[in-house]
Amino acid sequence: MSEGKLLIGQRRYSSWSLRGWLAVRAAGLDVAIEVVRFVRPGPTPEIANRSPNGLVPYLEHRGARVWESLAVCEYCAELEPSLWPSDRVARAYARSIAAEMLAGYRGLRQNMWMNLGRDFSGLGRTPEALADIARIEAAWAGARQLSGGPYLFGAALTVADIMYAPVVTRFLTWRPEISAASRAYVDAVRAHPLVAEWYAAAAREPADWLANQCATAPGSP
Ligand SMILES: N[C@@H](CCC(=O)N[C@@H](CS)C(=O)NCC(=O)O)C(=O)O
Repeated sequence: MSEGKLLIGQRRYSSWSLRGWLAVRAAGLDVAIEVVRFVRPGPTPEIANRSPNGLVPYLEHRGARVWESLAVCEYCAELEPSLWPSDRVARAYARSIAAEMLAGYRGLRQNMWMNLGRDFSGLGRTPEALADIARIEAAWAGARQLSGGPYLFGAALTVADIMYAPVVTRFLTWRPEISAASRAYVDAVRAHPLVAEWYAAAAREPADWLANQCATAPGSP
């Protein structure tokens, strides 16, 4: 018997859901995963009715109700403290770049939305998106310099990696020019068993679910 549930949107399109799901799985929570198909034009009534902020991810676990992806990550890190770096200085960096991800990078998000099923190589390279990509590469490089990689803070995923995982998928879909070091990080995250599991499940979503892009992405494929 599971200890709760995690409500997510379509795996192919829902970047915020990927974050919540990765945190829950990395922490080993025993919850049922419930996937809601996006209705377009949004908002999706089922999500609006079931989640306190009308958005996914939304977690219910042993009496706790948690929404907003970073709050879900924080909740999971309480149960699995290795989801933040143990070193205080590294943890400060990790928290800062995780918060930066939640609060910003609008240029990237609006021009290179998440779509695991398409190849948009060479598109979306607006000045705003490229400026965000430069900042993200610098944030990643700083972390991996401190830790030695392969993930941002060493040998295991932390909340910082989880927050940036959808950026990794965007880089794979849109193929902006990035450094060899960033490419190595992208490849490491893509090869992580949980990320591979998410991609495989996305590929199995029903064909008639295609193109119900997350409402927070402006374009559809
Ligand atoms: N700040 C929120 C953003 C969540 C969000 O925008 N979720 C989108 C899916 S990617 C959503 O639920 N949209 C409702 C809809 O498309 O019907 C978080 O971090 O969880």
